[in-house]
This record gives sequence, C-alpha cells and structure tokens, in this order.
Amino acid sequence: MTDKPKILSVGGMDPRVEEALAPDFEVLSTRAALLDSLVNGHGPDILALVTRGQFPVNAALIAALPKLQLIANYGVGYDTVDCAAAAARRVIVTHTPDVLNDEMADFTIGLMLATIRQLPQAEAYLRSGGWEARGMYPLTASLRDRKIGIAGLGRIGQTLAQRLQAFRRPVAYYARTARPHVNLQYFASLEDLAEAVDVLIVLLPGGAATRHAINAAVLNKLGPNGILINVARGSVVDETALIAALREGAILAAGLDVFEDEPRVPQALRDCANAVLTPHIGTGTYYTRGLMGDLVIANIRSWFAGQGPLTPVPETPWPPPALA
Ligand code: 8YV
Repeated sequence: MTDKPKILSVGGMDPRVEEALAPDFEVLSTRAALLDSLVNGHGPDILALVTRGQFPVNAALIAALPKLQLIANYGVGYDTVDCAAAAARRVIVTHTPDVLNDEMADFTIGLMLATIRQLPQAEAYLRSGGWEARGMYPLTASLRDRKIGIAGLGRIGQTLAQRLQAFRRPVAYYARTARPHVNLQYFASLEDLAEAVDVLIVLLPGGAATRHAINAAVLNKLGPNGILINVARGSVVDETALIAALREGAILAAGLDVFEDEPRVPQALRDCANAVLTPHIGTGTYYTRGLMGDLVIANIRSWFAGQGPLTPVPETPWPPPALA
C-alpha cells in the first residue's frame, strides 16, 4: 500500500514521463487490453490520468474514475479526450501547446518539399539501381510556381506561415474567422482556398467539427496540379476520397503524416506512388518530445501542489466557471 496519489497512464506513455512521476505518484501504466482490470481494481482511487491520444479517454472511462481531477494529454491535439464529459464532471484537461510549434513547422516544410520534389521516390530509385539502369530521375513539380494555402491558422499554422515567408511564395489561409493581425490572404471557405492555391497544408484540429472537412469537393478544387499535405489529424481528410483523387489524378500528390485509423494505413494508399507517407512523426524528436513530457509533468505537479493547471484546454478553463 502507498499513500501517493494514483495516476492512470493509458496508451503507451513516454516512459520518461512515468519515471519522472514515480517518486511522488503511484503510476498505473496500461495499454487498452489491461485497462478494464486496472479500472476495476483502482478506479475509485485514481486522481489523474495521462494519455498520448492513442486510446480514447471517453465518457465511460471518465465515469469509471469517480475521483478523477485531471487529464493530462501528451500532445497539443486532444480530440481523443471527451472534453464535454470532463467539463461536466469539472475534470480539468491539459495539453502541450507551443512547445512543439517549431518542430511541427520544420517537419511540415520537410514533408512539403519531400512531396513536391519526390525525395523518397528519388531515393528509392537510386537505391534500387534505377539511376544506373535507366538514367536520370524524371523531372518533378516545383515549389517555385506554387501558391501555398494553410487550412487552420492556430499556433502551429502561424509558426509555419512565418517560416514560409523565406520561400518567397504567396501564402493564403482558411480559418473559421479571419485572424486580425495576420497579413495573409484570408478565405472563409476551404473550397475557395483550395481553388486558389496549389499546395494545401492541413493544420486543422481533429474532432467532430472538422471530420472529413477535406472531402472530394475540396480535393477537386485543389485540382490536378494540387498537392495536399496533412500533418494534423487523419480524421480531417476523407481518406477514401483522397485515395480516389490520388489514383485518378484529381490531385497531383499528397504528403501525409496522419491517417484515419492509425497505425493502420490502407493498402490502397500505400500503393499510391504519388503519396509520401510517414508514421505520425511530426513531433517525434528527442528534443520536442522531451519538452512535451516536461509540460505534462509540470501540469501534474502544479495541479497536485494546489496551483492549478498550467496549460488547460479551452473547454475546461481554470479557474472553472462558477456553478450555475
Ligand atoms: C502526438 C500530436 O501527441 O501533439 C499532437 O497533437 O499529434 C503528437 O505530438 C504524439 O505523437 C504523442 O503521441
């Protein structure tokens, strides 16, 4: 027995986070398969939960933890956490904003250039002996004659937009409302943005409100010369429509770091030679995952020191609104 506060860790948390918490907390670590037995055994004692978004923290799980006070999400996107259920119980949800903006902006530019210039395909050509056997790699598309659109101009989108200035290409954006201090062309509709640009970079948050926001109509507007880059959430893009668009040439190419049913990526998408596919590695560096882990730990420590959360999500503000 221990009197340390109990924390439930779901979905393969960064071990560094669990190790850092271990001296002061009893960390019950689980993957989905063991969750039921852990919740049955410890549910009434669990005060906090850490998650990295690979397993849903839904209303049923929140209900099974009657003393839950805090859900600390290791990631800026928290679409797998049912924030409405948390808010109804006055459970605070935290995430890891800002510390990953630079990494995500760097990665997005890398994926965009790799997709436009076909870097993975060209490398595979060399490795397989194609250069010697068949000669120079075919010419590719260029960023030089393209206009770039950003769908979603939050923290990462704004950091990316700053980086893109160095590329001396026009940049436009879509957001639900125009950002007052942003000096970029604004579109109030995704279809209109897609029609106006040649590269469409998706940075919209996941969740019900944005599910399949990038659909066949948007892809058709992007057009046969268009390139789609998605580093946000797989749910934002209608993957079936995207596969059809890639196959039929309705768009030119796609660079994808996120997928609808991770880690499962449809064979039909893997078969698309005009897609560059990476396994959700946008923030996946020692440096940035370290900063994200530090922020998860700092939120938990601050909370249990009675000082409130450091980075709560807007749906569970701190201090909480007065009860009606
Ligand atoms: C993941 C992410 O959280 O921050 C986000 O929203 O998608 C990523 O950083 C990361 O893969 C940890 O699982």
